[in-house]
Amino acid sequence: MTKFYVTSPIYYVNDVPHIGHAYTTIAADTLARYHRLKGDATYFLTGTDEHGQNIARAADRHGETVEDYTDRIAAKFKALWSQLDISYDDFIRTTEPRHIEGALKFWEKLLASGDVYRDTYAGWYCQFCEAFYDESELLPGNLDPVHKRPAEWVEESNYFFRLSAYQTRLQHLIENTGFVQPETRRREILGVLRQGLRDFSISRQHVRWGIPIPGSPDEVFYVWVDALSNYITALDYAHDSELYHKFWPGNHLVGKDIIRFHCLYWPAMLMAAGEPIPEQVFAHGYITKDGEKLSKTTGNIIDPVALTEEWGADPVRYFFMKQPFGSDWNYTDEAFIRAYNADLADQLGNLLNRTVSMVMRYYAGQVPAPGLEEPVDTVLVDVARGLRLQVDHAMEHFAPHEAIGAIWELVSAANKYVDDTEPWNLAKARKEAGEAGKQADARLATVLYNLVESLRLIAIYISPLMPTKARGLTEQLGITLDNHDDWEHMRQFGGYPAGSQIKPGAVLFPKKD
Ligand code: ME8
Repeated sequence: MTKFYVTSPIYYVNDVPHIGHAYTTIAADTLARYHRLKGDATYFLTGTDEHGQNIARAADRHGETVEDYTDRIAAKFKALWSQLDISYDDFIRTTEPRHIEGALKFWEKLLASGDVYRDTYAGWYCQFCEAFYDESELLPGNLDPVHKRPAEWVEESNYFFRLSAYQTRLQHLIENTGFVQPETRRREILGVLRQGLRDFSISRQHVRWGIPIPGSPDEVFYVWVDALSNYITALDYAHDSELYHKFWPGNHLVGKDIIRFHCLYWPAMLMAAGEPIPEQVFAHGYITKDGEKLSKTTGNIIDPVALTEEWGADPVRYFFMKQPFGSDWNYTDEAFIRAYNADLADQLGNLLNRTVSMVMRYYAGQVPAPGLEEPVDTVLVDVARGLRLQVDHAMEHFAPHEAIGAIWELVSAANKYVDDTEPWNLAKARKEAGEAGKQADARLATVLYNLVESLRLIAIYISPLMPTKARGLTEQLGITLDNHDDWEHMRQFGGYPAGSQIKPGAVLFPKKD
């Protein structure tokens, strides 16, 4: 059996979840649901990154203990994931004992590698990024490039990881394999490699809120070493568990902002620890709104909670997954409403309505077995049959938007098939006496069967994207998608059991102004 392990980043709890977090998590969920559907042993991990100065400071600002504060914000992430129908298998928090235990084991392995040493670190430190910067990376006035706040000159004794020793191996990995996706990000990382890797410090003395380093009470883990290890600690790495051996290595889905950590630091540390490196790191692009960067200070935000309350989880999931994954893209309310009305209400919703009402009217709701075939059927059936390869390819390549494109080709082909075959005329003609009437009846049966069958396939393929709407669709078709032990069999054209009774239900996507 194939296995699929997918992770989202673990998100900082220094603020409530925002749309960027929702975006990555929806994508990971869509992939996880697709792999479960096809029968892969699937594990989907998300969680929260709870250590570091920023988080301690945020708790202070709210007048809460850091424990209460992190509990409260982690609960907000969980609430949003339930609102968005996120089917994670595990949610890890870096403050949990199981994580700390695993991170300490990882730390011991790093120490044992011989690639950790003690040195003095001096550099420009941004407390908001929890990162050191080279002088050349700072903006005029020694401002950090991300938050544009003054960086501090910090000197302290730290543990260092000899990243430079992994230059050749990383270069080989990234040049010769599909480890970093998509291609734009691979090139970006190669650019970083070309400048030569430098060792980095993996402990902090001036940070209090973190995992204490054994034998060095005034020092904690560098937050990124702590955070990255979540991908294995959640699999009970601490106890060398079956879960770890079954699912590691996995696939990391991240935003383009954190690729250096995932594509360089993390694999190098894993190599040092003697553990397998990830299968792939896929970096998606950044969302802007109305052409501007998302920012709480300017108020240019998309609130995931409000958006989901207004539209429901599935349309939100659909719209975000429709955007070119891997590229930057711009959100506008207009585009959202347009996609909802055009793709969901007009195209898919309407196809279901037309089909269900015709089966009701012409066959009292009992889907007929196909009768007479004509060349026009082949056009539809070919599109439906072609979908399987297209969707598989898209999903294997982390391209949910391409899967959507292919699925909607079938939706439009089916709508066009209704217009081309004019079932209402066949219904009239079948009342005629003799051969002509019989032929029209056999044609009508084929047309309606093919429409129902197309909808069944559409329901299968949209179920990772819009799980609730897919269920609504299959309920109306009078079937379930639950007994899908044989993925290839279930999606063969012709799988709809003729003679089944459809059950007209509520409009799937009510049109909105
Ligand atoms: O970086 N568009 O957490 P974080 C799209 N804790 N995605 C966006 C986005 C935008 N405008 N803004 C943020 C951290 N994201 C670390 C990760 S992992 C071991 C530790 C998404 O809360 C995107 O997935 O800052 C990005 O990688 C993530 O939010 C950063 O979340």
